[in-house]
Amino acid sequence: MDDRTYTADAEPGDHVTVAGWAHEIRDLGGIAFLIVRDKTGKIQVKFAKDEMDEDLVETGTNVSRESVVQVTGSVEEEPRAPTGVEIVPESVEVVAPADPELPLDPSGKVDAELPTRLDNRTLDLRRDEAKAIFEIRATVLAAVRDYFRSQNATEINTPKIVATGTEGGTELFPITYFGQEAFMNQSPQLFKQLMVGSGLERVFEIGPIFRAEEHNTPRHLNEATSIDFESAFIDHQGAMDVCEGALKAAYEAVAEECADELETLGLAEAFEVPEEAFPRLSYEEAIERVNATGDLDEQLVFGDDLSTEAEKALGRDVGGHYFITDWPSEVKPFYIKDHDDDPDLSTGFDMMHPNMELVSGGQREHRHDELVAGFEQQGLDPDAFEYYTKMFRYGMPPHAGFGLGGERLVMTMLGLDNIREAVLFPRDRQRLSP
Ligand code: AMO
Repeated sequence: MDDRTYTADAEPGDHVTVAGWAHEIRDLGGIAFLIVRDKTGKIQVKFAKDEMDEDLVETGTNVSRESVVQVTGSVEEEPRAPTGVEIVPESVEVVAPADPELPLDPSGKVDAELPTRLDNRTLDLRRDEAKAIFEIRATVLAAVRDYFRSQNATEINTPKIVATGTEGGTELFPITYFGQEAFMNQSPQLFKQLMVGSGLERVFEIGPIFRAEEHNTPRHLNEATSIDFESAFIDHQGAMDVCEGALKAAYEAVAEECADELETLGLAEAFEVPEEAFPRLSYEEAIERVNATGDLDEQLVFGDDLSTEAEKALGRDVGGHYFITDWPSEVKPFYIKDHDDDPDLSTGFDMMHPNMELVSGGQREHRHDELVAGFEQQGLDPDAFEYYTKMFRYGMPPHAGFGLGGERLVMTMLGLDNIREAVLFPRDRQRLSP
């Protein structure tokens, strides 16, 4: 099969072997068509019953849908064929037959519910729409990787089995590690910070994070993909610049490289690369603006977190991506640095899509004693984090960074109504397999 031709590359006059799935069989009496589908598209194979070998016609027209087939023949121009060409076959081989009863219909003619699709992701991703999401996801990840590399950041991989949590608010998944309690990592936060103090200085990681969120929502996963960046010698403003650059780079790459996929998803016209600078609203301005919309039953006061409704009201008001900066110190984690001139205000920021939060970040507390004091204020035991705090005694530069949710980025970019659409095999309260 090494010398097979992709269906999209078959040109009139070629002699080809194509391999793929039996997408559809159309029997019109004297003539029958087998549509073969592969990664690149579909091609029609024509069987003229009276003119061809009986066994050949029999194999090609009785094959069950979604069987794997290999067809050898000559490619001819045929304006009536869906792609303008068709194969006149010399041989047809059923490489792997499919059961006639399929758990879902990859031609998409019969809709399936999301749980059925997730249970049968292999078949689901034979559908153009589902496949398009994951081609775009791959383009997004490649684009942010290229962008970080263009910014002189080094890709790192940090452990996912850890001794301590870092993100208050969500629970940890405990595991047993050779008889000792351990956890699945919630974020590479502490490791990426440790690396800005190393000779690498500027790092990024794209990897899984594990959150034992109890609630089941269309935008939470228990295992998500975090796009993390951290750099020495920048402040929160510098981190926001990189964050904005990474997001725009992802949109640009999708606009440039995924025209077919956007078309498949019905987004060819609507897809817009954000061009303008993202507004940077302070938390205080943000709550004032939410309150001024009049969309909330209760007015927000300083110190409140933004509810989903508040985020949505503000998103409608701003109308595009934006940052919320200068959060109250008390709502941000211990590793976020406070403003030097106002300890009640932090350098923490969020980057928002009009519909939801995509990013958290900030400048970090790099001074050892202040860092340890922050642990104590949050009721955390600094001794458990000694492996981390210790390195702040040996020359830890000022630094800043952020974490961007990979699935939320794809979800908001494509207007998906459920984050699970952007994950091959989502992990949630109900779903541990496949
Ligand atoms: P935070 O906890 O806000 O920050 O996570 C960063 C981003 O990751 C995504 N995300 C999730 N996506 C889907 N399901 C979840 N359960 C989930 N949890 C998080 C969101 C979120 O904005 N260490 C900090 C980042 C930093 O400061 O560098 C952190 O983890 O898009």
